[in-house]
Amino acid sequence: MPPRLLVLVFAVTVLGPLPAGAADSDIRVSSIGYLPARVKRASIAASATQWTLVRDADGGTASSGTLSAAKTDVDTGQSIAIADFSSVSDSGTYHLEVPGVGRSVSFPIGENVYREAFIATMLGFYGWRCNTAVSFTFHGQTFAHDACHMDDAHTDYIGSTGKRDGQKGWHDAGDYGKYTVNAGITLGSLLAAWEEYGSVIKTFTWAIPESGGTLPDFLAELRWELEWVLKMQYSASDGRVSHKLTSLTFDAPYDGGGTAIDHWVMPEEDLQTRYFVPSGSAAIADFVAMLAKASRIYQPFDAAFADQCLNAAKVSYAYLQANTANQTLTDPTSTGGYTTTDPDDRLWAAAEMWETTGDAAALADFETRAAKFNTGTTTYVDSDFDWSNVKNLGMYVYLLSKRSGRAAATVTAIQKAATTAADTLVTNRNNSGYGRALSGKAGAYYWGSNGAVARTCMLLQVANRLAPKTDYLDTCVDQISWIFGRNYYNRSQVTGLGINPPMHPHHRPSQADGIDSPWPGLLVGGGNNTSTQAADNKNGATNWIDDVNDYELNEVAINWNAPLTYALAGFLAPSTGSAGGDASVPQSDDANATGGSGGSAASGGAGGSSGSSVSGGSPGTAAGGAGGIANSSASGGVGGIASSSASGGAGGSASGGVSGSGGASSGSSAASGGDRGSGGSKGCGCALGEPAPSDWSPFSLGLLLVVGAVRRLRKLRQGRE
Ligand SMILES: [Ca+2]
Ligand SMILES: [Zn+2]
Repeated sequence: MPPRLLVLVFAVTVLGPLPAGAADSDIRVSSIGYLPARVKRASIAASATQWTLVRDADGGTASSGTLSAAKTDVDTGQSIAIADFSSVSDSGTYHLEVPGVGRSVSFPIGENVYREAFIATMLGFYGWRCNTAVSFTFHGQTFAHDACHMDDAHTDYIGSTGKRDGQKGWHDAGDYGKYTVNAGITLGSLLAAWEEYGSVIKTFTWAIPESGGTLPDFLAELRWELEWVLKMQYSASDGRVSHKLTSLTFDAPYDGGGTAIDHWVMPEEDLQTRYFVPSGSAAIADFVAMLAKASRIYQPFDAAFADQCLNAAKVSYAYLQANTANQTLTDPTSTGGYTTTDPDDRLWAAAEMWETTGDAAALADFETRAAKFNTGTTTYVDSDFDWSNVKNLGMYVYLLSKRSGRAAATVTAIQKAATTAADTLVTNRNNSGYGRALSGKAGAYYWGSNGAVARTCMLLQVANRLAPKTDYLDTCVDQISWIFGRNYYNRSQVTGLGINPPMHPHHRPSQADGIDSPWPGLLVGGGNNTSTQAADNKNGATNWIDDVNDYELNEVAINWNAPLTYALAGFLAPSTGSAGGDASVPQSDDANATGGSGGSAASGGAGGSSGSSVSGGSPGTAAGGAGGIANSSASGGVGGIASSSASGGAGGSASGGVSGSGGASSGSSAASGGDRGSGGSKGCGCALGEPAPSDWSPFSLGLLLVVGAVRRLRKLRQGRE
């Protein structure tokens, strides 16, 4: 009997016959793992009755039980049963077996299971940096771009000719523009993460040039964006704020000689002229909110910078007080629109100004504006929001404030609205086969809905602070689980992390750098029932595809990454790294399971001496081991993490010569390469049907016009509210 057949017979004997269609992939778990003290659920999309949680180390049973009665998932129509192994709290590496179906990928349980993902999302922001060269290593692969857009930016549209300094900031998404309004919700989320979890976040370091400096790494990364935001103000005496800084179109950048070239280029190859775009009142208000918030956060670390932020905020806040009407703008570009009316933005600005300064007038401004949201059709707090509606951000600041002076009745009313909205999220999650908190409602899937799934954690955490409830925190955890594989697709939605992650995000550097793996730590947009591109499937619950051309489904963006960073930050254990900073800290509790010894981290951290990073990549032999995260700037570091056992550990060797040892694993992430064939456009420059640069036939140019039209449609869609 051929060996392969023998294995098959053995498997059938042990597991019993498999129902038609049942497979390992029907068992969906949080592939980056579960926290010891929090909910642990898996969704089973096949008929079965029992589950067993098995320790990878010795094959022993950690726990077993009966699946919940299968229910029809409200979004997908699938019949889903749930395995709940929340009672298991011992750290280690496990997999779930479901007789008659199969087994899940391996995953860790441990206090540190979110740490790699958290740091990866921050490396995602680092990779987005504009106007500087960027380089970092992840899982043994180096991602880099040269200094870009050094001509930022021209002032033709804001009242003068020539140009002035508009440098720094993050590229916004898959393109290279910089947008003030979208920076608003992004920094609003990230700065909120610091306010709520800074005492833990400050213990983390990763490989950015500022690491080891006066600012915690997290605040150093955010400062890169803040310093650009400051430059969007017209002047120190003119509080208007440029709405965005972009080229005139998304399309074909030009080479030095003015010839159009493929838009899938590295940022340093994008030579289009970029402009400050005129002011609008939503951008002004978001500018005020971001900088007022930043001011109080940076004050203990850099008082001069904090004062600069607050002074700029005051100038623009005064402008808003003197100009109370909503101001739209005439946009000379066809890049992302981000147009929105300003009542929510002004509310948020007032809240941050009050919280930072204690100014009674700002408090009155907030409370007057808040009341206007409590009408027959709107409430103080929404269960779901995105860049165009930042009202919630202002409400959270108000609710969590320690300042005196608030109107008691207003506090009570807004708090009630917040807990009601949070309870809605819990109910949605309980009704969803995959635990998704935005399920079962109209508009549950829209452009960037994955970001919205992560963003529910902001409300859930705020509600938990006001009126603690286990379900609030567990529902947030379930959103993280959903993002990392407990979902319809059985796939992680974040590049470089977890089970079968996206390989073809709509992200120019990932497409243009000649490296198969996309830049890591980036959350893709996800299912979208208004996508014009997945024309044959309008069900957002099932229509996400990993295709570089589908920017409505598979782009990445700072306002989606930020809430994921926030969500993960809420459950981090403090880093106890020493010499090498975080680079040196293993997920020791996971490593213990089967001898993966990311554990020698302490020594790994001390081993290195130069700023060079980690090579990573040499696979370990034990299962489940997890090395630390590379930290190039400190002192060596340990290589990659077997974040999800599913994706296999690339252990690493520290540059200092101490080897970390990652885990080997069952389903290596190479498996995720399995669907690479579907895209097939990597590097071919054929996105959206665009021809390769060398093939500018009239037909091709016609296609380009079509592309332009599609882009314009995108602008219109982003402009909707
Ligand atoms: Ca708005
Ligand atoms: Zn750039």
